[in-house]
Amino acid sequence: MGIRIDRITLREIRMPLVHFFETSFGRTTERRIVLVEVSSDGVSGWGEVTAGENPFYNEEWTESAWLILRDYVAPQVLHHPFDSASEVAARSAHIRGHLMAQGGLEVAVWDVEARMLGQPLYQHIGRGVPGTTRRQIPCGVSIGIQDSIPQLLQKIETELAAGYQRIKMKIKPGWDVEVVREVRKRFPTILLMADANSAYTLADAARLKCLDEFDLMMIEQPLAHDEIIDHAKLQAQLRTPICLDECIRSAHQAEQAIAMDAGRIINIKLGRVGGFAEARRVHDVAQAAGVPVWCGGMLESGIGRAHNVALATLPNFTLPGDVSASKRYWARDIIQPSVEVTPRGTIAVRDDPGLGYELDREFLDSITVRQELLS
Ligand code: OSB
Ligand code: MG
Repeated sequence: MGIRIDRITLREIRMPLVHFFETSFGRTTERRIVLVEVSSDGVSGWGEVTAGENPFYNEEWTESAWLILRDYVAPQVLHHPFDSASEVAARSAHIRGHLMAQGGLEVAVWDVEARMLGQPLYQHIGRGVPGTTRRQIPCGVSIGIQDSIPQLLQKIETELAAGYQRIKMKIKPGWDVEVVREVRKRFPTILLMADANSAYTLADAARLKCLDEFDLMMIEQPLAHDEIIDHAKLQAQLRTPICLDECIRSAHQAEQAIAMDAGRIINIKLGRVGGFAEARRVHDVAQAAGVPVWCGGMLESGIGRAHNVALATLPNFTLPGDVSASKRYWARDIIQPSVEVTPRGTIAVRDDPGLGYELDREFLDSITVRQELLS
């Protein structure tokens, strides 16, 4: 089946977070999210750009994504026939960087193609992948830097009571060893990990080594956002496995990082690698090397969240990811039903065509601050 996109609509929505989210690079209280709607023969597919409000996680942000999509990515896809969605990413591969903008459109094409085939997205992206796709996604939570340790302990308590299988806490210099020690003291046996979002350098190796005594599942992206070699040097000094996030933007980089033992686990984010086609390749490269992966999150609305659920059905997503319930982020989500987590800390995969959830159009329109139709 071929596919031809005849309309692309960009839309920016604003959604206040239920609770602020703080990482080593800053605090977010309200999301500004770019959504991409693609249409083919009257059928719509949806994508979410996972860029932040500022160029602090990587170089992209809401505003850059809008311009790159409008002026560079959309013209490569609009009215251009494809044999399948798997060819879309290559059309904009000449653009340097801006993979989140590229990925926002790519995932929308996968969605529309799945809907045209009458298939759920997870089956569509899982075609040809050996191994059973799972129907229940194991879920963890990512907990931001808090104003105090008691507040953090309280949050962890709440998430464990809700059933989440592992806790990720954000760390930065000044909120690390002492805080992790307190968390471990209070919760001696939970699956626990820490994410530094590139806040350290190799000069901090001794400090990071102190984390070895807390039996963390992994330390996520301790060093620079674009650094693989230094992570290899650090991993050689640590007992705790390093998990790579920011610095893995392609399957090729995943291969290089694994070959040099720069990390022993990979966090896969759809936007960071430019969409489903590359995410699958990263998954495959890691699987072949015996490296487990899990699905990361970028404070997505329901659309991005539904895509993450589909991605996490692939067989090498063996560790609990950062895909959690809508209500942890939003008073009201833009999909129906909202994403819910069972008391066992799992999300049940839905079998409806495409991303598997209905859009709440009325609510979506009410939080839309700008819209542009490209045709
Ligand atoms: O590094 O995984 C990260 C949020 C924004 C930017 C980067 C990251 C995160 C998270 C939150 O950890 C994951 C989520 O709950 O969506
Ligand atoms: Mg991370």
